[in-house]
Amino acid sequence: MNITDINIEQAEGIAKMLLQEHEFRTMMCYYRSAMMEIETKFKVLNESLNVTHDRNPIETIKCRLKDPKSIIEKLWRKNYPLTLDAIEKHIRDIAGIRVICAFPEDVYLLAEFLLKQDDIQLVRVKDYIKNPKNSGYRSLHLIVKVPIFLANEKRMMNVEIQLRTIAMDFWASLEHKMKYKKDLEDAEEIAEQLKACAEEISRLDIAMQSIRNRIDKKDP
Ligand code: 0O2
Repeated sequence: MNITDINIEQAEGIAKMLLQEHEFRTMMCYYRSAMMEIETKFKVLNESLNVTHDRNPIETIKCRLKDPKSIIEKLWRKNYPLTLDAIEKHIRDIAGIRVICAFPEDVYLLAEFLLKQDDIQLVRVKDYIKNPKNSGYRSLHLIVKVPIFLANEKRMMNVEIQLRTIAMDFWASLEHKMKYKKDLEDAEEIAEQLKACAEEISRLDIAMQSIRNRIDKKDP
C-alpha cells in the first residue's frame, strides 16, 4: 500500500481509526484473550489424548496476532472501509493459531475434538489437505468463534486455526519466504520445484501415517 495513493474517504478512515486508538487496543486485547483460550483448549486436548489414546498429537503450537499494518492492508485490498466495525466484521484472522502435528490423522482428530466442544462455533472450514492450493499448500483451516469472559460481559471472538503436519509446515515456511522475496529471477522454476516437493511431502506423510498405524496395531 502506498500512502500517496489514498483518497479522502480512506484517509478519513485511517484518521478515525487512530483517534480510536484506545478502542483499537481494547479490541486487540479481546483477540489476544480469544487466542489464549484456543491455545489452552489445544493444550488440554493434547493432555487428555495422552490418557485416552496414548499419544500427544501436538508437536508445537504457534500463536500470532495480526499487526495493525497487515489489518489495514487487508481491509484495503478487500475494499472495506477502514473502521473498527469493518475489522470485526470482515477480518477473521486477527487471532491466529497454528497447530503442528506429526501425522495427518492427528490434524483431523484435533479438529474434530475441538469442534465438539459446546462453547465453540464453527464459522468456516477450508480443507487444503484434501483440496491443496495450486501452489501445493496443504493445511486444514478453521475459523471458529470462542467466548471470552470479561469483567461485565461475554464476547464471541473469531480465531483462525491452521492445522498441519510438521512436513507441511516445513514446506509452507520455505514457500512463504519465496513469496516475499522480490526480484527472484527463477521464481517460476522454484514454484514448480516447490509444488513437486509438496506432493512428495504428502506421500511421505501418508507413508509415515501408515507405518504408525501398523506399529499401533502391533501394540498389546
Ligand atoms: P499470515 O501472515 O500468514 O497470516 P481470508 O482470510 O478468508 O480473507 P483467504 O486467502 O481465503 O483469506 O484465507 P485462507 O486461504 O484460508 O488462508 C490464508 C492464510 O493461509 C495465509 O495468511 C497463510 O498463512 C496461509 N496460506 C494460504 N495459502 C498459502 C500458500 O499458498 N502458501 C503459504 N505458505 N501459506 C498459505 P496470510 O494472510 O498470507 O498471512
